[in-house]
Amino acid sequence: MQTVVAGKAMKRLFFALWPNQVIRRQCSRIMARLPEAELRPVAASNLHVTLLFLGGVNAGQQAAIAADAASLAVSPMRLTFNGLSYWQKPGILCLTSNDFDQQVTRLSEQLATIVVRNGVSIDERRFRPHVTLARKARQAFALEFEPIVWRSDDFCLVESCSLADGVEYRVLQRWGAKGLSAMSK
Ligand code: 2AM
Repeated sequence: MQTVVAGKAMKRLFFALWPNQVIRRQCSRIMARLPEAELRPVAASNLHVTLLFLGGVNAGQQAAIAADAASLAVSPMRLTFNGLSYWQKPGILCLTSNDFDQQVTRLSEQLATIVVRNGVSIDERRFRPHVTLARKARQAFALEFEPIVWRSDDFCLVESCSLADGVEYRVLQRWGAKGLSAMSK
């Protein structure tokens, strides 16, 4: 999905850690225990950890940002999601972590530097790793669960596409210890 601003096609992009099937299933099992009637669950295929939200980006900026992102050294990352939090302002229920590798924060900061250098302004809020499980939440929900150990050895550039039946997040490119795996669209 593209938006046209001042004659330039813009994509809504963000950098993220993407789950493997095992992690996705673990998140889904927790989601299945939430009171669905009071919430809007996130589609399992959309689950992720946002590293940095970019918003509208034109094709030139995207190419420059991707080229810079490819130069980052990526080492394996581990985050243990051991909390279920209610964040009132965005109205979400999300998995949160107080036990994660500092290189995740570093990667988020390095990406922020790259993005700003390429003329895209970003949210200055502190990076807090989380996995949004449900939106339209109005209250906290207590749940005991086995912590999810999320391991990633790569990160992705993702497009947020608005479709008639909701939003779909599409991985455009991945970079990691194993090198670039381009999935460009
Ligand atoms: P989330 O990380 O809390 O789930 C794509 O929209 C992703 O970027 C979502 O996962 C969303 O929230 C995150 N995001 C962060 N800041 C955002 C913003 N200002 N607007 C929209 N999405 C944002």
